[in-house]
Amino acid sequence: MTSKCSGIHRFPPGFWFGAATSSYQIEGGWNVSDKGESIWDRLVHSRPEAILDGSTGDVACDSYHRWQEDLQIIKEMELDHYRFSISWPRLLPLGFSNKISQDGRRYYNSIIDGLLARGVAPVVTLYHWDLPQRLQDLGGWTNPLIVDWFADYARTVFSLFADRVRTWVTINEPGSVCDMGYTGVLAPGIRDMDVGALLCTKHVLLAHAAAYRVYQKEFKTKYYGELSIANHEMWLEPKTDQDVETTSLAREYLYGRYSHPIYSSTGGWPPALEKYMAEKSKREGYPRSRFPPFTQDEIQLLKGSFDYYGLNHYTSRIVRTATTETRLSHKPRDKLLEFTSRGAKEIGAMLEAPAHWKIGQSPWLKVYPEGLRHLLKQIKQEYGDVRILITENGYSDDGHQLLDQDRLEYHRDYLEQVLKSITEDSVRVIGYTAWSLLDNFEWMDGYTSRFGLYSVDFASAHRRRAARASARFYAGVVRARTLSGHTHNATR
Ligand code: GBH
Repeated sequence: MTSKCSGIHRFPPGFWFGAATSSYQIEGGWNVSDKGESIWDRLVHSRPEAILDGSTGDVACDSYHRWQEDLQIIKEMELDHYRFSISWPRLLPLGFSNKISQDGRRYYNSIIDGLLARGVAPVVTLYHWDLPQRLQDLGGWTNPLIVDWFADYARTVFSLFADRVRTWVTINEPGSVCDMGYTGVLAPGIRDMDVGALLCTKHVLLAHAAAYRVYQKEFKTKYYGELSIANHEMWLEPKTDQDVETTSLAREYLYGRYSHPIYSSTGGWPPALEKYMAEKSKREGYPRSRFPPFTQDEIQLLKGSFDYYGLNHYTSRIVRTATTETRLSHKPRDKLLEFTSRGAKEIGAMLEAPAHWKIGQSPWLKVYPEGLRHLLKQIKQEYGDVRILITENGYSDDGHQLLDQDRLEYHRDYLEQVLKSITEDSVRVIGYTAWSLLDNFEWMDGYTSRFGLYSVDFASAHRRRAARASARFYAGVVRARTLSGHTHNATR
C-alpha cells in the first residue's frame, strides 16, 4: 500500500463487498421434483410475446444444478457476502406452509452451507417476485390475507435456515412488485394502476412488517439476525426551482411510499402524498381514498421494522412538473416508460434524463454516479443515521464483451461515490452488492440485457460462466479494500 492509503481512500474495516442474484433469474429447474408454479412461470409460458426475445427462465443459468459453479466464482472474487433469493413455490410447492419440499430445502441448505464453508456470508431474500401462482389466483398481493401467508412462509424459512443466515431481505423492490406488477409490465401483468397497485402497496408493506415481527418474537434472541426490505430508489432532482414541490411528491410517490412507513420516526404514509391522493380520489368520485389508509396498529407494526436500510440503486432522473397537456396526452413509448407516464398522470411529474448521461442496454438505466451520493445523503437527512446496505447496483450491456469497460467504469464510479458518502458525508454505508454475480434472465428483456460480472453462455448446454474484466476489477477492489492502486482498464 502506498502512503496515499492513509484511510481516506479506503473502505472502512468490516465493509462488505458482495454480489446478488435472484431465484427466478438464475435457477431454472422450473418444474423439477415437486416445485410449484410461480407467476413468472405462468407469464413466460402463457405470453411468450411479452418477453423481448421470447425466452423463459425455464433453464436460465441452470443454477439449480450448477450452484457449485456459482460458489466457485463467488470464491474467485473473494466476496464477503452473496445475496440470493429463495423461490417461495420451490420451498412451499402449495404456496402454504403445510407442505415443505425436501428438495427445495436441500437445495437452499447446500448453498448456505457451501457459502459458509467458503467464508462467505449469505444474505437471503425471501421474495424476489416469484409468487406461487396459486396465491395469485387467490388475489395475490391485493388480498389482505397475503400478510398471513407471507408471515407463515417467512416463519418456515427462518425455522429452516435462520441458524446459519444472519442477514435477511424480506421483499425485493416492493415498488416493482406493485407498481410494475399492476401496470401490466412485470408479472402478474395485471393492469389496475388506480386501485390494484395501491392495495398491493399496503399489503406488501404489512407482509414485510409481519415477517419482521415473526423474526423479532421467535428468532431474534436466539440468532441476532438483521432484517430489512430492499427499496428501489432513483435520485430525483428538480429541473428548476419551480419543480421542487413536484420532485418531493415524486419521491414520496415512487419510493417514500415504501420507506416512510418503515424508517420515519412518525410512521405511516408520506403525509403530502396521502393528502394529495385523498383529495384526488374525492375529485374522481371515489367514496374513499384509492390509497388505503393504515390503522394506528398497522402504523406501529410497520414503524421501525428494520435493522438496517436496504437500498437498490441504479439510476437518476431530473423532474419537471407536467403541464396539463402532457398530463392528458402523454402516451408511453414503451412498456417500461408506462410507469413513468403513470407518475405523470397520478402526480403530475415528468421524469427526464439529460442527453449526455450514458445509457446502459436497459433504456431506463441512465448513468449518473453522483446521484447515489446525493441519495445516500438524503436518506440520512430524512431517516437519521441508519446503517445502509446497498443491496443492488449494476450496469447492463448486450453481453457480447468480456472486456466490459463500461460496466467496470460503472462499478468504479458508483463505488467512488459510496466512498465519498462514507468519508465526506459520514453516511454509514455498511456494504455494497453488485447486481449481478452473473448474466441472468432479465425479466421482460429476456437475455438481451446482461448485468453479470461473469458472463453466461446461454447457447451452451453447460451454461459456461466466464469472468469479465469487471469481475477482475471488482475482485481487486475486494482484495485491496480501496479503489486506488489497481488497474481500471479492461485490457489487463
Ligand atoms: C432490479 O430492478 C431487480 O431487483 C433485478 O431483479 C433486476 O434484474 C435488476 O434490477 C436489473 O433490472 O423506466 O422509469 O419506468 C431494477 C429496478 C425498476 C428497473 C423499474 C426498471 C423501470 C423504470 N427496476 N424500472 S422506468
